Amino acid sequence: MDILDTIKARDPNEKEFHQAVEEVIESVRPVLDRYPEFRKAAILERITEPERVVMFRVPWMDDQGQIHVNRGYRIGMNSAIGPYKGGLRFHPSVTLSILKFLAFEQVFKNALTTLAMGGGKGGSDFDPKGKSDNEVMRFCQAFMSELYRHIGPNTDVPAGDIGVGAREIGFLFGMYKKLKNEFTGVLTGKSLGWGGSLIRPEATGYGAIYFAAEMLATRNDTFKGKKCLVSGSGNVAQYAVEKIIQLGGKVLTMSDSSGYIFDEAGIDADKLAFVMRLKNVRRGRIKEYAEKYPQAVYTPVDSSLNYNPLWDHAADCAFPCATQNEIDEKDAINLANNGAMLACEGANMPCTPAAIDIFMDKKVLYAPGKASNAGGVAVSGLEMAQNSMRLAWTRKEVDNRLKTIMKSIHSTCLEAAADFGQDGNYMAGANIAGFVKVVNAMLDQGLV
Ligand code: NDP
Ligand code: 2IT
Repeated sequence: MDILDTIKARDPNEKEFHQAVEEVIESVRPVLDRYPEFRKAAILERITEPERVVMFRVPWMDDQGQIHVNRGYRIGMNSAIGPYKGGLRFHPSVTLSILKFLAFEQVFKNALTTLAMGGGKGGSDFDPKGKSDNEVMRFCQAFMSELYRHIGPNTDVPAGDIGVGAREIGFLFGMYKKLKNEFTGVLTGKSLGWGGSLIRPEATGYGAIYFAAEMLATRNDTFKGKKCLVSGSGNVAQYAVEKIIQLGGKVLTMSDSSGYIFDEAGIDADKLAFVMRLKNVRRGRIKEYAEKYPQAVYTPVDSSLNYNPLWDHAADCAFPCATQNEIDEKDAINLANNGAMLACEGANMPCTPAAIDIFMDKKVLYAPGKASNAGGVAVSGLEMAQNSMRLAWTRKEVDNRLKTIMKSIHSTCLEAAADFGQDGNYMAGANIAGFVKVVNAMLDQGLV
């Protein structure tokens, strides 16, 4: 039986995981043909099976004294090149399939960063939305009261993802420190005053835009005057927008899970500051942007449509920065028909396989998240390095390292793609380069 059929038969309900695995397997077929020893070592069978999965009960009490039970997870996908590293996602949609897809992507992404990090992911179906700070704290403490056994600065180093930002990392760290009686760099994305790194909050968004700037440069182009569509209004979207503005681009859209705003005049630095306060301090909805800036148009999500109108505006560049599978075939067609030349993933797996096919077909430059959003985990790696040295680098030092890493990932993707006859295919290049690095480490370390 084909490896993909075996994986599907073993866990038939894990469709997001299958989607991520299928893309990588398709990309690395020529690698397996060139290196028969990879097949002989059953590499695909081994690399697609998590080294370990922990699932646990998370009981917590709300402000009214009512008890709730959520499910917690941590997946150690691959530790061939370093300790497990990857975020925690708190969102009601979280399932084992979603976390396995994210952990799988993380393995190759982390390999591309050039830093020594294996791949992991975790989280819970807990929904922080609408919860008080005390409820979030009690949940984080309950979550960490089990997770702390399984992680450590040389074992597994979690960070943030959807629904896990500075507030949650603080509560998680506090509980870990209390239980272990140790102050170590066990989590990244910490606040600056107690071990965090400058530029970590900005890193994913900035990194994606540095990567896109490199892509544009291959066509002798820049961000100057480029109209950009951005989805999401969380951590990644906010700093992607900030960097686009700094590089002279014009951002027309931002969104949340309820709808999106379109601002023809462009979201400038002042308007972005409003969004940051709205989302990070007041925890409000993007709809309020259109109340504050009445020239902007708010469109609520309409689930009866088979496309997202956010992607149906004339623009040069698209930056999906919200969640998986948010650009489907029809959206990709709309983007291409409206003149888009570039789609660069800030989120993980935001483009469906059908959308990616359209981009390839229409010669729209397309960057897969495992390459273009690797800046976040890369600066997490730099945070780990600073924690180990008990030193802190300046903003400039970290930003320069981030730029160097994003440039290096960009050239690595193009070189690996060219090496396997797929010039300009960032998806193939990212999958191949990440895969080869991890597989060589696995082979060196024997059958473990
Ligand atoms: P945040 O929680 O800060 O923001 C998420 C944003 O996406 C919010 O605007 C949210 O809207 C929206 N969103 C989430 N789920 C959905 C959904 N199902 N449908 C529509 N909109 C949704 O998360 P991040 O910005 O950190 O993460 C965004 C993406 O980037 C994710 O795919 C994540 O895996 C990826 N990523 C994050 C990194 C990081 O360092 N944080 C690093 C690399 C990738 P609402 O508020 O309504 O839920
Ligand atoms: O998807 C990702 O790369 C992240 N959520 C960041 C992981 C990290 O360890 O910083």
